Amino acid sequence: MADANELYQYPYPSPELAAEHPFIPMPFDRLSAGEMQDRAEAFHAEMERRRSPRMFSPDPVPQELIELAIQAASTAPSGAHKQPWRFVATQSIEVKRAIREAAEEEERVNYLDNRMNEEWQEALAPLGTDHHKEFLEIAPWIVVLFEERYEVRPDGEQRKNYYVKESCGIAAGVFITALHHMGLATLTHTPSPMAFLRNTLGRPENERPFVLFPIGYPLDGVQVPDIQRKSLDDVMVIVE
Ligand code: IYR
Repeated sequence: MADANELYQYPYPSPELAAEHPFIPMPFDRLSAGEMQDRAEAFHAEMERRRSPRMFSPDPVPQELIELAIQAASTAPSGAHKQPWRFVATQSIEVKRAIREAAEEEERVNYLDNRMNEEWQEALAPLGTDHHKEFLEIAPWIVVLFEERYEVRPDGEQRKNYYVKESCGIAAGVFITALHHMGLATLTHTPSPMAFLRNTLGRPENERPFVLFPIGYPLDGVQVPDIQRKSLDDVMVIVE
């Protein structure tokens, strides 16, 4: 094992830092090379099977699974460890209906009154999306991830959060991965504009909707676009 003192001139934490803030040994177990390869391949294969359906089954999903996915998502790294996210979950038919109605009203303007320009509509053509958002009512759960632009402390004092969008983007990725891993499906959906979600869900001023996830099982026999993912060569560059 490399000697830390030989490698690092400036230990972390420094004795002064450790005197002020608690530190603990990082929990970590090295795996064998073979196990790492196996896990990497199995995880990649599992993730390759993830798809975003636009028709969900109404079959119920236990709240416990939604809670576990949110707990997994909340392990995401975040700016200054502020965890500037709030996952607002509902299976209320009334709330889901209100979200659907408001979302469809906005999307009607996007699609039918051409609020989305031609280039945008052309990019969406292979997905075949339109202003109908029935899945918002049919999926058993809707979870809306809100970004917390600032923190409101119990005494009412406000504190800015940092890298909020980056942090929420990472948390959203972990959330989607957790749902897929437990055998559920979701669609990363951004009704546009989606400010209405703050009112519909009764959230405070410091929260802004970031992305909405209908969650459940895909409807039996659902179809998804036959689109391919970019190859490794198209997404990775090695610099020598
Ligand atoms: N918000 C619209 C449009 C839309 C935009 C993108 I970028 C998509 O990947 C899919 C849809 C809608 O939800 O239909």
